Amino acid sequence: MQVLATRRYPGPAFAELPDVEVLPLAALEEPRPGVGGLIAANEPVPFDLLPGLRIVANYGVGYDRVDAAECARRGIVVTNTPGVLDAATADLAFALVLAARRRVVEGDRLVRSGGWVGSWAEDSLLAEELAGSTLGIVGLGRIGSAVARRAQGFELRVLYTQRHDVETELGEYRELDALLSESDVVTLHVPRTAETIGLLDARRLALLRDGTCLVNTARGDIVDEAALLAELVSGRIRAGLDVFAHEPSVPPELLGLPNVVLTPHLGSGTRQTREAMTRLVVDNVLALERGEPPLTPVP
Ligand code: 8YV
Repeated sequence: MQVLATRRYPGPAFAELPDVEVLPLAALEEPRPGVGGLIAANEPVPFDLLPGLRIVANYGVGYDRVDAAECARRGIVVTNTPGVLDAATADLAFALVLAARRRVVEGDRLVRSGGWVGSWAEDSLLAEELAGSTLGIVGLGRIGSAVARRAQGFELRVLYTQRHDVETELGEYRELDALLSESDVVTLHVPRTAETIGLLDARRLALLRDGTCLVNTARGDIVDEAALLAELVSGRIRAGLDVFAHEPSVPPELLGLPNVVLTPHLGSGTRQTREAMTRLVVDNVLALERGEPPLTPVP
């Protein structure tokens, strides 16, 4: 089966594809009826240019830009990469929790700018303690659970929301509004769907108590970005943001704010995780070629 990959995905597994062409979708001009497999990183599928598609193997767990309903109508299998990126994403969420809560980036800037003049930082960068505070996890799925396990080591009280009933020792269930008003730190781990776009709107952001830290490693537009900007510019809350509504563009208002830590969509960005994602993508394609069921089809 001819496979089109939108880039050379990292790791040795990529070389196991017997017939693969690397081409960004933007460079695809003529219809390519011979292509049966598309490997892409959460990119819209050009159905008209790829009329022979049998599988879209998404490099990532989130596939919100892939029209999965249209794929189903056309009999195209869609797969994603659940599980293999849980630890990396949970680690990055925790890095942002720690950085935003303990003012790590502000401290870094102070040192680099030559502004550190005393023998220790005295009161200028006093932060709020993390141990003993309450972490609200919005979406206790695979990644949210990995965050909850890390939270135990940091001696946090954990609250969580969840779509389905789950029996868990990892924390206490709350309705979303209650979780937002009870937490010192809130971290988002829901997929981007019609139900979650704008989930944290201006009303819900206003439920956060003064000084609360909001961490987003999920998708930018799960939070109303304009309302979030207003809260951050006012200095009322803090944030650690890895994702944005219109990546790679970041609202310029954020760039000068001391109460925000910004990273460029790094959640799954470790060598080991990215290679494991490629392994899973390739295994899904090879399974389909052999006439076997894909390993991780999307629901
Ligand atoms: C990817 C991600 O970097 O898995 C996801 O949902 O957001 C990241 O792992 C990105 O989606 C590219 O596929």
